[in-house]
Amino acid sequence: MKKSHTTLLALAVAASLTLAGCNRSESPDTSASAGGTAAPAGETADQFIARVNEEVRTLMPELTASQWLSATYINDDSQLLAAKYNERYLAQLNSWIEQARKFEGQQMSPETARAINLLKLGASMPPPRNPEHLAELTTLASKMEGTYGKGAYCTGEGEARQCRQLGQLEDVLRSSRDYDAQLDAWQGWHTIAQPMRGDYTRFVELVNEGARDLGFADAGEAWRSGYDMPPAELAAETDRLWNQVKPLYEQLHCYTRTRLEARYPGRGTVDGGLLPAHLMGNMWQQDWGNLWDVLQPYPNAGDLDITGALEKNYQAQLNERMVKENALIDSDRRADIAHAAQIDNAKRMNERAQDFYTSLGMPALPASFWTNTQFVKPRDRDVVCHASAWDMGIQIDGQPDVRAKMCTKPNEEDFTTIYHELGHVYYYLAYNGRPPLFQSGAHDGFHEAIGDTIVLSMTPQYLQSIGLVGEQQQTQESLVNSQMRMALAKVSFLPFGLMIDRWRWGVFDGSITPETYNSAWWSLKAQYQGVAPATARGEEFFDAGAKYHVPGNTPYTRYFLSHVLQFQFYKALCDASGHTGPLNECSFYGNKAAGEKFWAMLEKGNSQPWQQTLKELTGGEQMDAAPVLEYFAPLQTWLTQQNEGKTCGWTAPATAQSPASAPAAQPATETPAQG
Ligand code: X8Z
Ligand code: ZN
Repeated sequence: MKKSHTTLLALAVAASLTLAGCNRSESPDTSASAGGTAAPAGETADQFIARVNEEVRTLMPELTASQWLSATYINDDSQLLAAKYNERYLAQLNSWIEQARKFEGQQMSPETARAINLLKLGASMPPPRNPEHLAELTTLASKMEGTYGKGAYCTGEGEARQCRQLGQLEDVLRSSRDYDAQLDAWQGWHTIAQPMRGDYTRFVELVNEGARDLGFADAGEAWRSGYDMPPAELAAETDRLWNQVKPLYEQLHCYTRTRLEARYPGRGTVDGGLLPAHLMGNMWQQDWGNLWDVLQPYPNAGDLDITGALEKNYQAQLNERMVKENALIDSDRRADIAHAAQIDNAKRMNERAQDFYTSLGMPALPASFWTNTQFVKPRDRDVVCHASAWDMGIQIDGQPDVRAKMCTKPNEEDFTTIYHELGHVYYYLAYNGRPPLFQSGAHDGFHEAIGDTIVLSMTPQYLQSIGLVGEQQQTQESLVNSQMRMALAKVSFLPFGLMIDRWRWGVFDGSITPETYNSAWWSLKAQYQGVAPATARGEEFFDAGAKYHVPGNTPYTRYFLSHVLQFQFYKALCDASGHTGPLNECSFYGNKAAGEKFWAMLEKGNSQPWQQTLKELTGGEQMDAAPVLEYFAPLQTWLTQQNEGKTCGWTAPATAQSPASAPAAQPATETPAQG
């Protein structure tokens, strides 16, 4: 399948090609509705897979086009079409899975065996066999995505009525340090999820039905089955990786708490030593980079204010345009100019990111990327602003129609998100020559890790070379600053990357019921991240639904795995580039040897087990957080010194336990600081 990142993202909503299935009885109804070809008599397994690949090629463009439309032009019509095309595709998928059963135990090439398996494994939205239920499921999926995209927090009455969407509420968390303004923005955004609670409850019933139809215990098990290892082992694997990095996170948490207490005396923590959710500079507390002003270790040791620099660039461009157009124009015209300047600026940020990839010897993006991408939030309609990258499954002028969808603003987070999205896009380009069934990441964590590997190479020296920061010092203090900058994006993310699916696995397996959706959510947030809401969040709320990937049904373990893998990839590419010093000083910008090695991995797609792909790049077959620890060793030492004498750790309330996540689900305990 054209595994657009959409399949990994928006189309994760839709259909995942790596689908699941076994133990199913006949269901002739499914193939009929999709209009797929019936299996010709005497077809061999190899011929079957060749046919499925062709049918995927045929079906993907209409599916991706309908999903793109509904994500970039939210209304009832686009939602209806997205749901229908999704339904057709999933019905066809059910039919392929059914047809594949007759080849069980037969002779076939290893590629065909793998492709048949991929058909059966890892559905993000396992389709129920019952046609009414399938239609209901895809309708709900489109509706929830639309509700999230349209979400707005409105206050005031009459003339004073004001509605703010996610982007504006995030601006408050990024820039305001007013306790109450942040609390209002945070609470306001979370109101948008309340109406989705009922839909999500039903959605869970339907995907579980689909998963059981395919022979899984529940949808969570279906999700855990896409990793070339028994699904039962995945939870333990993620626990193992988490335990490697947990001490580092605990040190960062401890330091952050001290600083927040100083910044908001008496209100910088919540009972038990937890960090207040609304004060972390991010709606979900998954990236603390916006707290740079509060957490910067050495304010006089060199400037790393990337958001400030990007905003300044944008303002300069805007002023230039305004002057050119004459300042005495009316406010409508000024708004037009500002919008054009935003698009221009976002394009420049994308060109900068593209330059990194081409410096490695990768091709320039296809011309259609620049015309088809949504760079900024349109002014005339609702869109799903959550960033994504798409492979539309067609060619334009002989090149794949790949694009991104963002509502870019000039800030550091969006700048690095562009590099992230281009990672998906370059993966699409690299594996484009493979059969559609192999056009996806070695596993989904690989897909998420490509752009982020590049982000690790955005060292202060690189940022200086592109004019975003000034002259950099070579001191211990500037090293700690630059390590902190990276840690606020990467280390803070790790427990968040884990807890979302701990929650969903529990929801899917029934250990978390609709009556405990919210309390379980906050128990897991407390346990893993050590964060808590400042005010009571009872079951009248549905706080999980305020995070895109829940209503968007995008599995999240991929991001946790990516945050481990990207350091492994980075280390391997640094080695390939001939880097010899400390890992954190490496940038492989401009290095063709690293680029070749990277491309060789991308080009493989999902054509072999990920362990093999990992081995070809890194020499090892295991995911391993040792490079994370190696990278952050200087910071960990520094944090431990800073935290000396402090009581670190936090006390979390008891957690709703998911059987799928056995060892990690112990309540966090008070951990005295080391040293
Ligand atoms: O969703 C994304 C990307 C698209 S795959 C923007 N990310 C996760 C998130 O925003 O929650 C990237 C990091 C984690
Ligand atoms: Zn991504």
